[in-house]
Amino acid sequence: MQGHNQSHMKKGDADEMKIPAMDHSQMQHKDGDRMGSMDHGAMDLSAATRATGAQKFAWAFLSLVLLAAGLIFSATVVNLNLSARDVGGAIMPPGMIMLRDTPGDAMLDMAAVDPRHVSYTAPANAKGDNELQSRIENGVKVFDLTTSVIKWNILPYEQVMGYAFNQQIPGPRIRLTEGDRVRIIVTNDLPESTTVHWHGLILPNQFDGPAEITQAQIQTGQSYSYEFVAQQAGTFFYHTHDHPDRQQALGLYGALIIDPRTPQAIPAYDLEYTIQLQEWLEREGYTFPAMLMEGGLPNFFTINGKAYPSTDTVNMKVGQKIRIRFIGSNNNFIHPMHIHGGPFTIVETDGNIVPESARIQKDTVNVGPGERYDVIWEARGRGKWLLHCHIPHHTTNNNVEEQGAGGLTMILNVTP
Ligand SMILES: [Cu+2]
Repeated sequence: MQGHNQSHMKKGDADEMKIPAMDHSQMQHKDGDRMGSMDHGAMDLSAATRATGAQKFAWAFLSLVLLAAGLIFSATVVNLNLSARDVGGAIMPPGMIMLRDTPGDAMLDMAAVDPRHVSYTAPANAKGDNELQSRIENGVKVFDLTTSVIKWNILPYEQVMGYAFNQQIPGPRIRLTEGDRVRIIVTNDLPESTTVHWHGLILPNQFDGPAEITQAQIQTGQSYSYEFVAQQAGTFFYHTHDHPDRQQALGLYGALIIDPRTPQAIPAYDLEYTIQLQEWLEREGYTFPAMLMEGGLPNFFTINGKAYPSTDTVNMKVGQKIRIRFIGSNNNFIHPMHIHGGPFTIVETDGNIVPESARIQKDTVNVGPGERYDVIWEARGRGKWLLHCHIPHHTTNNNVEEQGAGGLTMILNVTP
C-alpha cells in the first residue's frame, strides 16, 4: 500500500509534490475518483495475496521440479562425482574440453604445475644439457640424477615451471664410452612418483624403467639405482617413464651419448651439436603439459630448453663439417628439421650407423617423438644459415614471429 502511494506521488505534478504534510483525505480530495478506486483495489489485493493451500502446494511443487531439472541438466553436462579429493586445487588449461565422463586422473594429468612445488629458480641465462660428472666406484661409473620442480626461462620474458633433472632442462648430458659399466642413482624430489627409461639401450629388464611394469614407482623422497653395461654406441636419451604424458612434457628428459670404443665407419666431421626438441603450453602464468588434445596444444617450442632467439648460435668456418644429433625428446609432433645452405648426410638413425651404401642426402629430416637422426652438414659458404623446423607455427613464440623466427630455430654462423 505504502509503495503504491509513493509511486503515485512520484508521478504526480509539482504542486502535489510540494505539499509538506499531505494527509490521506487531502489526497483523496485532490485526486478524486482515482485515489478512491486505488484504495478499493488495495483492499482486493490484500485479499488476493492470501494464497490457498492448493496454490502453496503448486508453487512448492514447481520449485522442486525446477530444482530437480537443474540438477539433472548439470549432471548430464558435468561430472558431479568429482570431489575436491579427486582433483584438489588443480588448475586446468583454458580451452580444455571437460566432459561429464572426464575422470579426476585425466584432469590431474593435464593440470598446471603447482607453483607451490617449485624448489629452485634457475638464472634466466642458465643452459641445460651440461655434461654430468661421474665418480668411479669399483670400476663402475656412478652418476646422480635428482628430479625436482624448477622455474626455467625459455626466453628472457618467458619462464616455465618445469620438471627437471638436476635443476636444468634438458637434464644433464650423460656421456659414456661403449663398454662402460654404469650405475645411475635417481632421487625423486617431485611432488609425484617417477622412474627413468634409458631409451634405445640394451639392458636388464628391471632397469628399463616403465613404472608399475618393470619396477615400483620411485616415490617422493626415494631413490632407485639403474645399472647396466653400455653395449652400444650412438645417440640415445633418457626420460621419465611414469606418466610421461605429463612428466616428459614438463621437461624430464636428457641426452645420453655413447662414444664408440673404436672409430666408426662414418664420414669425418669437425664439430658436433646435439638438438633436443620440446613443446610447451604456457598460459596465464601457468605451465601445462603440452598434449595433442583439445586445450593442450603447445604455444612455445624449444631446442635444448630455449626458444629462438635464445637458442645457441653455432660458429663454423667455411669447409668445416658438423655432426648434428637430432633427438625427438618431445611428446607430440613430428618435426621436419631443415637446414639451409645445402643438403646433409644421414649417418646414424636411432643409435645405429647407416651403412655407406644406404646413406642418403636430404635437407629435411622428420624427427618424430623418440627418434634420433645424426646428420653431417658441410658449411659450404659464409653467412647465417638457418636450422629450423619446417612447420612454420613451430618457429613462432606464442604465435608471434620474433627477430625473423622463433621456437625451433637456431643459426649456424659460418665465417671464412
Ligand atoms: Cu615442428
